[in-house]
Amino acid sequence: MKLRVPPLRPPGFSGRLHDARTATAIGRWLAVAVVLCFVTGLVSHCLQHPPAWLADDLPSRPSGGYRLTQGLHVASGIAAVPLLLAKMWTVYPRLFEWPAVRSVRHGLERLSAALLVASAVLELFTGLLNTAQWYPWPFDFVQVHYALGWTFTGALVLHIALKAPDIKAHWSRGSAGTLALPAEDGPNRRALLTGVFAAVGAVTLTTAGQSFTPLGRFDLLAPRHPDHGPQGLPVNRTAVAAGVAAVSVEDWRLTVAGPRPYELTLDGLRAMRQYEATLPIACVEGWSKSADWSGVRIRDLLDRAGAPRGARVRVVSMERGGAYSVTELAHTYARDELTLLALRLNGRALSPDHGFPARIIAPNRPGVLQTKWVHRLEVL
Ligand SMILES: Nc1nc2c(c(=O)[nH]1)N[C@H]1C(S)=C(S)[C@@H](COP(=O)(O)O)O[C@H]1N2
Ligand SMILES: [Mo]
Repeated sequence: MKLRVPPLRPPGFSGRLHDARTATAIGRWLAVAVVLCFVTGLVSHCLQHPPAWLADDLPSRPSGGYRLTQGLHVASGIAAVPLLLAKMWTVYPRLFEWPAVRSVRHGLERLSAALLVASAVLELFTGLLNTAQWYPWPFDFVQVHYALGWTFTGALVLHIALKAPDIKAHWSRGSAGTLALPAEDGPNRRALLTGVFAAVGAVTLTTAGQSFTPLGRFDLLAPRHPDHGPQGLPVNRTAVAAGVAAVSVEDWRLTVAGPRPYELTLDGLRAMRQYEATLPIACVEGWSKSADWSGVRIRDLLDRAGAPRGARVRVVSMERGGAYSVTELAHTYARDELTLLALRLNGRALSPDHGFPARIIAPNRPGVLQTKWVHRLEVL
């Protein structure tokens, strides 16, 4: 008996929703979103994990820079989700093409499309789950998300190069390739695009408020609301979770290790000249909120220890273990007049969850580096 494998048959695709013009119209908006997401992602990565050659030159200004770029990173990533779904739906009949591979070029084109789709789906999926701090996978989020960003961007460049003739032919409404279809299919495409834009608008409006405070009251779908938390500021890791809930003020000391090492009690710190700074906490997960901090300038503490001007500083938390318990301040941050060892937040002493007795707050920095429960500074 002879077994015949029939070719996969596409359902009856007709009309304009699956044609090249629709794919181009959605694809270019998707491109805008992912390019913005990629560029702001690079900024985020450089500020959080700078390569050695850049680490000492990271700018500490503009003070709200990271808040803006990370807000855009998460917002453009979220906006890309409905765009990607619509784009994939528009082109999915191509999956059923027969013969599956017509030529070497065609085969490579399909392979690159597979890489593009796979990396795009994984990238947006891991990013979205990270906004909710949910990591149901065995790998390191940051490394994989970063590597996938490059993989996806490479596949996208290849895709645009291969499709350049199609994109050009279908760029504008009256393009040659789109005229052959019956006119009654016209409203179809407009309805689809309207629906896609409505979806983009809806997910943006209901999540952007987590960092863009004027939209705060529409912040229905974001995992965080910027106002919810002690002292009007969200908390990622509580003092209990970090194992530093019971700090005895009498026993607590700030140790500054350097050429002229010294120790200070909390009263000793309070007796030093206090400065104020209005700076945001901008979490990599996408929420951010500005607050009024006051405390001692890091550079005053460093001068007192005889630190050289270009020195980096290691910041050590009382928290044991945990990815953020030891961080470093490049000299650009350490010397900035806004960088504080903060003792007060919005007019009151830091609450335990915000890092009592002392935390770092510095301009243009990811939240993960704004170390809480600080008890030691080391001049490097
Ligand atoms: N020691 C320590 N500091 C920390 C963290 C932590 O887990 N441990 N979390 C960081 C993260 S991810 C962010 S976004 C900010 C959150 O600040 P908040 O909880 O005070 O609002 O603190 C940072 N400082
Ligand atoms: Mo964070």
